[in-house]
Amino acid sequence: MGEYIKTETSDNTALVTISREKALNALNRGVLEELKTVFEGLSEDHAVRSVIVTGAGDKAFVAGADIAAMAQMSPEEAGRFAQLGHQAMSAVQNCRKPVLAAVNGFALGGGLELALSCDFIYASEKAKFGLPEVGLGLYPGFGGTQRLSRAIGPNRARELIFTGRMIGANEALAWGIVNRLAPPESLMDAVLETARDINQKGPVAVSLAKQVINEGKDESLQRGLDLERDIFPKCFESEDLKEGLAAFLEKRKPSFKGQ
Ligand code: DAK
Repeated sequence: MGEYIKTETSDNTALVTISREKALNALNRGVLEELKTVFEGLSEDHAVRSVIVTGAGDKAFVAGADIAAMAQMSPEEAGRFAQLGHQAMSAVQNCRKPVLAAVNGFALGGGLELALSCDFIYASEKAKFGLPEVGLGLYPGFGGTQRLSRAIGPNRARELIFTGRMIGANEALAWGIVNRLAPPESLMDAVLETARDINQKGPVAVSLAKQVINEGKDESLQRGLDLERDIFPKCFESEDLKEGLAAFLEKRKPSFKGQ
């Protein structure tokens, strides 16, 4: 168990909680290092079929990169911090398991960048989103300029990044940052229910689908289609496929092994 990140696995779902509540779960070097290590481990963990990321407490998911730590940094140290942040966000995005963000409060700066590195976001009706970096004299540096533009289009991303404005949960839903809202007290039930649905499907197929979506989304349509076609036969190398097809034909529920 790390100093800043708690991970509990039950019924094939890993719950990853950023636990630095006194600083609203802000991302310092230690949190980023643990995030990277935890996600590299979960990616290879056969007991895990889906991952949920949330923040400790009822106020914040993550209120950004650690402002106090940044205040001490030289340009060289800032470069190393950015590199570590990118590695942590990539470990989340490239995790072989679907990663669901449960945004339970403020998701600001590096916090929104973390949520955007997940496969999709559910949020509390009280959540708030923003990239306030320019108000501090910097710009989003853990992938926000790129991931937000790709998620909601460059025009809306520019508005949020240039103004640093915070938006509420309903606006985030309307803009397509968030897939679904829930009352704060039932957010975790909603995310767990979706994770359970995913866990019952063929893990190899889900993981390959994630890979194809991620590798194709920034390519031309034709290149994405080529990727889909080329990777598709991998499903047919899995025991999961044999089980899924046999279960259908035998009119029973499949029992997937994830191999
Ligand atoms: N970092 C450090 N501490 C933070 C923090 C943060 N981002 N956000 C909150 N805290 C701390 C507060 O300092 C306070 O600590 P104490 O004073 O109690 O010791 C405690 O958490 C509770 O916060 P507040 O007292 O401020 O709580 P309020 O309810 O009044 O306000 C708030 C909540 C979320 C509106 C407010 O805390 C706030 O505005 N926080 C800062 C939000 C923010 O600007 N976030 C963006 C950070 S910039 C880089 C790449 C990427 C980045 C940076 C560098 N490289 C390329 C080098 C990314 C940058 C960011 O994310």
